[in-house]
Amino acid sequence: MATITDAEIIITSPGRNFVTLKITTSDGVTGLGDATLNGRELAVASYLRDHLLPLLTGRDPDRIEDMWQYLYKGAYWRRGPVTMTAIAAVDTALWDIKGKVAGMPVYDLLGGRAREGAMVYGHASGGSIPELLEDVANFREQGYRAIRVQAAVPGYAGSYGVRHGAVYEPAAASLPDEQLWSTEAYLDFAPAYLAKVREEFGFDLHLLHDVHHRLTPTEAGRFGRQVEDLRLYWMEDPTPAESQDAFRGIRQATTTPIAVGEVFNSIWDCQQLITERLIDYIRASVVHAGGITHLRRIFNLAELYQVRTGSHGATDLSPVSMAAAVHLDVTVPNFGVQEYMAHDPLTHEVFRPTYELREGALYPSAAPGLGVELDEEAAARFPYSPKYLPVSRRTDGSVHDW
Ligand code: CS2
Ligand code: MG
Repeated sequence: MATITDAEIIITSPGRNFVTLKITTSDGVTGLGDATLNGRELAVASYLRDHLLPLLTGRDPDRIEDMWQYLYKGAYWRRGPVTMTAIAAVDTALWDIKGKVAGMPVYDLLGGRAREGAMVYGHASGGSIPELLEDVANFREQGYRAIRVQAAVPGYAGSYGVRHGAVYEPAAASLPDEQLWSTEAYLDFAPAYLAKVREEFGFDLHLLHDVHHRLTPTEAGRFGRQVEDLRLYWMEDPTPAESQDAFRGIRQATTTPIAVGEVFNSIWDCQQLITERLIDYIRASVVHAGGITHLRRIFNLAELYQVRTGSHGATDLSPVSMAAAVHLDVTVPNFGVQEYMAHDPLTHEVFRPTYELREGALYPSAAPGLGVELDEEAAARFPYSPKYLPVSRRTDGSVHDW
């Protein structure tokens, strides 16, 4: 029996901060797992280094499910983003190892492909409506069939999702940037630019929009109803989801499809949302929701209730995460869409993924495991420095949901 002989944490910042776990077995096989938790990276690194790595040495890398149960139940303290990201990193690395040992891509370990590639959505944005329309046209030319659209609300710098430069990177400041937000101004403006996009590009395009948890259920219901004729693919994170119950009111008010889950870390965060059919898409990710093992469980539960998948895939999810996501996406019957944001070119000096983007879809490679290599010498050239997500404040100065 092979055993785990070594586990190493690689912290690097090629364009942004990433934490990666590398596990090595007694047979000399290595596996990678993403452990990046945007703005709280070192907490996960410490959880791994101080509490999980001492438990791994000597254990059987083949027993992925047992390892998951051992780390989750054995801790006594269950769930939470730090814990679940750390468990995800171990889980993902073990799937990578199992694939390499078997000589199979991870999608084959998961039962084989149900589709060749995973449709992705890109992020069009603009500081103004004409800029947004130009950006949507760019994504169309690149072959994207699904596009998320966000425009800056005039007068409010705190409009999330608007790219400045080639790559969108919200966690850019060494202390959180404090940005101004007005729900009223947003609610007046967003339906108008969504309508413009439909006017210009028609309906032969999946149109998505991220509300980023900023509305109350009543406001979200009204917004969803107002844009119903625009037939959005989804409205994302219409309201904060700590209270799953809050989605019932939105559901009753509108038929605009609802997507949620990028901040979820376990099946318990979405159990009610799924089983009461309060959402249409579950957006949890491999890295933040306990790895391939746990996310597959969430997706399987969702399938019973006709909820489709739409995993988070912003730039803070490393190419290791993206690869794991695509391997899972191509196998699940209830796949919907995969978020994809191109990484900074510097990121690819460290991470060498083999998935390919073609005509608006990501295709996993048939390489054994996840098909991603990490260049440790290159990683050492990009030292970590703290980067925080912004904080949103209302016009009266109080903190709003970000
Ligand atoms: C966003 C993200 O991609 C999305 O849908 O909500 O940009 C999110 O803000 C970041 O990933 C947070 O780390
Ligand atoms: Mg989002």
